[in-house]
Order: sequence, then structure tokens, then C-alpha cells
Amino acid sequence: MRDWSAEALAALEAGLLEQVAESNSSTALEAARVAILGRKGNLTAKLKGLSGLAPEQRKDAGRALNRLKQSVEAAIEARKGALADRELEKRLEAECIDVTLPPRKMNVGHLHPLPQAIEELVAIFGEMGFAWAEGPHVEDDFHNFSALNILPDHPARQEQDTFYLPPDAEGLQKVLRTHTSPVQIRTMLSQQPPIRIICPGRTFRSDHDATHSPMFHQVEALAIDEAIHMGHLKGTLVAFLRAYFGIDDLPVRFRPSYFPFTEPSAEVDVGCDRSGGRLTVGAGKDWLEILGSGMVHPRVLQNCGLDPERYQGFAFGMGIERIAMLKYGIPDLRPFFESDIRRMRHYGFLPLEVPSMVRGL
Ligand code: 2NM
Repeated sequence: MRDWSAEALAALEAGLLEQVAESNSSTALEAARVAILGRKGNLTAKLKGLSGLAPEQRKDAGRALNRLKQSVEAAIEARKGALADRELEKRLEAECIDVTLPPRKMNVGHLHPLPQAIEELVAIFGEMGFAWAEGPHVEDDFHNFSALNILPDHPARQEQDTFYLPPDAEGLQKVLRTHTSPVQIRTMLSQQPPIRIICPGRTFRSDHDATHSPMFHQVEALAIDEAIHMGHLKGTLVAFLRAYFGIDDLPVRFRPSYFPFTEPSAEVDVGCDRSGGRLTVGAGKDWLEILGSGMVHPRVLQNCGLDPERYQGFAFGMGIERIAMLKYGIPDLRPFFESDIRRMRHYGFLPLEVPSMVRGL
């Protein structure tokens, strides 16, 4: 550019300022800055052209060009600030969080069906005045067998049913408890009547097939007082079974039976329907055995230091897996021991729907 007139410089300035003003992003502005002020920029070229001028012309032209350069630099800075503000605004708008959106569904945990059934059971018996009692899984012969009037030649003691532990230093051989009855023995030995306890817990039998697990759960109950009779047993069980299955008119039947630790003994059935290959509790004309019960044998009371002339009591026991399967419609034992979350979901175990002693029924 040969023309150093004031008009030419004003036109140059106007052109450069327009180039700055038309840059619509930080990247475009930087490109414009390089095109104007970079090593090969057109303003840089113009500044280099000063050296070709006569000294008297160079002074005025240099001053004018420097002012022009400052004006363009100031315009670039101002534009840079404005673009940065605009880009920040845009980013804030794009990244803003809408706090009014509904939250994503949370992945809630599921209570395992066994503790759920235990909570339900204990809540029902809790309302009837029964206290939760627990005891050791490893028991001695007295608490698991002898005190319960299970004599030395009783088949339940046999190797194929009972897990025997290696003999200890004194040669005593302990067992994994085969039922929760030793908890009741321990309670009678340590407390004075009236006694009302409910004992859920793990039990162990050397038995493993499609319908038996070597570890399973039982709940047993015991009530001891002066003048307890079969009527109390029947009333308690009918009330419990109707509450547990949620069926007010659930048919309940007592059948004579035999256990070494009760006399008389009764097995208890509930009404059910087996048509169509499906088992439904509460409806139909069939009966389903659900638990064992009886009046505590006088010899068991004696073994626990209670006078059978003064105290009587009833007891009963049932398998928790079994009553949970019946209530929740679970057809086999797998969901209890595999703990596969997909199976738990399938049967719909949700913690908020669980009645418990804490939350009330
Ligand atoms: C059952 C059936 C019948 C029972 C008896 C006792 C005790 F310790 F009081 F003698 N505890 N549990 C009992 C009675 C258990 O389970 C099928």
C-alpha cells in the first residue's frame, strides 16, 4: 500500500475495525488478530513499509500508524472480552441443571425372603406377647436331644441326619442343632414361667436334594404357665396362620400325631387347592400340612426343672422356607440360597412393603 494519506489510513482503520467486529467467536477473533498483527499480518506489512519513506514523511506516518495500531489492538481486546462473556453465558445455559426435573428411579435394595418372613412372623407373635429368643448353632447332646426326651436310640440322632462335630478335649461330641428347640430348653432352664417365646433361626440336617438343604430355618414357639391347655395352642395357631396368610377364614385342621417332646401332639393343616398343578393356600377342598405342635411333655418340663403338676405349656415348630414359599408363591428352594437379585426382583421383595416390629404391622 503506497498511499499514506489520512483518508487511506482512515479507510484502512475502518476495514480492520470491521474485520474485528465481524469476528463472531474467540477462534475467529484470534484468526483475525493474526491476519492483522501477526508476522505476515497486513498491519505489520504496513508498519514495515514505513522504512521505505523519506525521513520527514516517516515521522507523521509513523505516528498515525501507531495510533491506528493501538486503536485496532484496543478493539481486539474489547471484542475478546465481549466474546468471552457471551461464550460463558452460552455454556452456563447449556450446562445448567434443571432442579425441577423428576429424579431418576433409584435402585432400591430388596429384603431377602427369609428375613422378610421372619419379620412378619415375629411381628404377629410379638403382638400376642411372645418375645424373640435365640441360642447357639453348636449344641451339646443334652440341649439338642436328651432334654427333649429324644432317647439315645432315636433315629433323629443318627449319623445320616445330624452333623456331629469332632470330639472336644473331654471327648464330648457337639452337634449342629437339628431344630431350634434347644433355645426353648435353655429358656426354661434360665427363666421362671410365665414364658412366651418365639425362636426363629438356622438349623442343620445332613440332607441335600431338590427339596432339602443341609441348612434351613425353623421357627418354634413355647408358652409355659399354670393352666395352659390345648385350647390356647389351637387359638394361638389359628390366629397366627390367618394373620400370616392374610386370610380371615383360612381353614385350619388339627390331626393327632407323635413327637417325643410333646404329649399330646398334633400336626396342623391349612385348607388349600391343588387343581391345575398350582398350590394355593386358603382356597379349595385339599389340606396341606404346615406345622407340628403339642403340649410340652411332662418329662421335658422335669428335665428343665419345672414341676409338671404346676406348669403346663404348648410348643410348635415350622420350617420358614416352606411357609415363605407358600406365601410368596416361590416354587423351589433356589431363591433362598442363591441370592440371585433377579429372582428376588421377580418375586417382588421390596423393603417398604415389609411389616416389621419397628414399623408396625
Ligand atoms: C415341633 C413340634 C412340636 C417343640 C417342643 C419344644 C420344647 F422345647 F418345648 F419341648 N420345642 N419345640 C416342638 C413341638 C416342635 O416342631 C415341629
